[in-house]
Amino acid sequence: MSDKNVLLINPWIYDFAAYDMWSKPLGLLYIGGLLRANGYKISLINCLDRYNPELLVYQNLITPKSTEYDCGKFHKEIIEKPQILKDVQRKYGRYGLPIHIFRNELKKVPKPDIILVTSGMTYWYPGVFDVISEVKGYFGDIPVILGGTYATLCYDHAIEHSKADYVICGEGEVKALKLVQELIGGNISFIPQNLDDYPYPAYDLLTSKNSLAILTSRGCPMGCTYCASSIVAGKFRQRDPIKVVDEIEFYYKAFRTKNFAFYDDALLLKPDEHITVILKEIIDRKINCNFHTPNAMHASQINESLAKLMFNAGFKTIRISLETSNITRQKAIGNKVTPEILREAIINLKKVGYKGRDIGVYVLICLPGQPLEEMMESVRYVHECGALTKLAVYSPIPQTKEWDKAVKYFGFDLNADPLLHNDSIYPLRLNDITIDDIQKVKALALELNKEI
Ligand code: B12
Repeated sequence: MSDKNVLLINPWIYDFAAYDMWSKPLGLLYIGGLLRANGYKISLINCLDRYNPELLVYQNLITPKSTEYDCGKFHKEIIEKPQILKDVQRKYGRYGLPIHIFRNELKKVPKPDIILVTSGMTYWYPGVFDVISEVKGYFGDIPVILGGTYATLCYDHAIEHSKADYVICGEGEVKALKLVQELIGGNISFIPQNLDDYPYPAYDLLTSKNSLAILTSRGCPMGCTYCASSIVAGKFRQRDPIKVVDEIEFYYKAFRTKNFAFYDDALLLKPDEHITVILKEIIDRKINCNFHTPNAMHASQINESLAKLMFNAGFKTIRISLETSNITRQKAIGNKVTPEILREAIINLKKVGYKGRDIGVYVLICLPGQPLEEMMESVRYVHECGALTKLAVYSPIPQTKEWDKAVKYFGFDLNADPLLHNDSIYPLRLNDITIDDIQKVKALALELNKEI
């Protein structure tokens, strides 16, 4: 055991809206798990912890207000909107722990030898910068390593502006371990060779384990033009399905975890050797939990027998991607689904017992050049299939195939600041489509969803 302390930090979200839908700092905790397996002592400050005891006292609550599946609102404090987002007529806020509680957390953790900070959405970087500035102010000259989605997709920006001492791109477990060892010493005794080798994420550090995230694979082979999965998560690889269920069972028994959210980009691919095995094993081992798929699944794999297994295994929140009902655009952006395939998947899900309200279909709006009527039509199509529409507003992500097209279409310097990746901006910047038009799409979805 090394006597070196590593502090892991999951920063605040700075945005117009944010909701805790099984949001866990999974990547950071994977890194924590590997560092611990190599003898380092780890601690965590999770700015997005709704269960933080001091936060609950501050909010006058005994437990956070949560849905039956452990989702809920983050604490929000209104802060000044960055100048570049001034035309968005919504209140901007810091989501998560109030700053005084964060500072108290800094006092409570063992003095770190090194600090590892993760980052989520690219446009949440101000929360990351504030964390870095806080820890530098409090601990002084301790090295800070930054990684995560923002660090990977906006590497140059992070190097130039974050004030982190080191910025790491992409999958971080082994890179972080080697850098930590180089900077503060310690012995590397174990380097994982593949996904099945990774120690479990250090979930014991979370205050609440009522819900946890599970990753059965990394990456995605689909290459959709708007998505950065392959850049952030690398080549598509699946874990041994039995080991996935061992992990779920471990949390179920050790922490009594009741809700699991799959974070996979492509949970259903190669179903016979992967998800089918996972589902059968969950059923055989009588793991009585709720499973959720907030990141959406591929409709093409949902036949009746898979739907039945999902139902019997306890899959509760079903999310599927359609993106658009326009076949030409579907082919151009991902070619992973057609309206007919979606309809079939919904029929199969309903045959085995799911209700329309259990099934949410993601519809992507505000794509460059997408006509208003196409957005409306997609919403109507999902309704006709008997499921809920879940609207997702497109926002350009650097390094994706859609990026250059978006830069041309939106006509402003998207490279100027990652804050411009925030999806709240795009309904305001479409050619020939007004914000009122987009409100009509949202209103239509709301109205039709009520009928499901
Ligand atoms: C799961 C997921 C979600 C979950 C929530 C995740 C969470 N933690 O809260 C849900 C489904 C709710 C979600 C929602 C959204 N998401 Co999302 N999501 C993902 C997904 C699929 C996986 C993220 C993940 O946890 N991966 C697993 C862990 C192991 O990986 P990781 O966090 O990246 O960590 C690794 C490395 O980054 C690195 N690392 C991480 N931290 C650190 C720290 C240090 C010090 C080091 C060295 C390394 C390091 O090492 C880790 C281990 O290898 C990614 C795509 C992807 N494949 O990455 C998109 C992704 C992050 N999401 C994206 C988007 C667009 C969204 C939405 C806006 C979609 C929408 N239109 O509604 C919403 C917004 C969410 C919100 N406002 O709260 C984009 C990011 C866009 C951007 N501009 O940044 C991504 C990249 C997908 C895409 N479309 O390209 N998402």
